[in-house]
Amino acid sequence: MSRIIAFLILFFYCSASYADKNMKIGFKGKESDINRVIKVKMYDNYYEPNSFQIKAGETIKFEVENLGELVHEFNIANKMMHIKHQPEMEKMVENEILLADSIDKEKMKKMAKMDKAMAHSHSNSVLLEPKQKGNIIWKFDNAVNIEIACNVPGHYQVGMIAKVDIN
Ligand SMILES: [Cu+2]
Repeated sequence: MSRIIAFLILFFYCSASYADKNMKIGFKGKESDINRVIKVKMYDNYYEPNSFQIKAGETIKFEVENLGELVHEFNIANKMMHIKHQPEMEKMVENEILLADSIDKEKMKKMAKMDKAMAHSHSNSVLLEPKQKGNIIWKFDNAVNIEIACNVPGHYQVGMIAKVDIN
């Protein structure tokens, strides 16, 4: 019986990661493969630049700086993933991990022990306090429908989204 359960867990785990690979948003890039560096500034509530032209297969290093007065996220995903991610961010607000202009990292660590989603460590996103900088190295496959967006509650809704054209 326990073998069957173990098998089922493994099966669902594998199919979940398979689904992730099929998201076709690309994947975490390697430092040695960087083709281009793009500097991005985050303000309240928009990105500069707010659109990116990328060639399929390119590895980009995004150097992101938050020049706003609020916490912002730079998250490479598609619309469906952003929508799915938003309740996690709302939960971080409810738990007072994510405040308007700061992130309670101690609390984040504690909560992450109970709920992995609260760790907010995804290779496709950086969450930055005002004046903070962060990097993402991302390899864009022949990805489609990519959106770079901020899922701090309310920000996506007011249009904190950057367009990504891959060709
Ligand atoms: Cu934001």
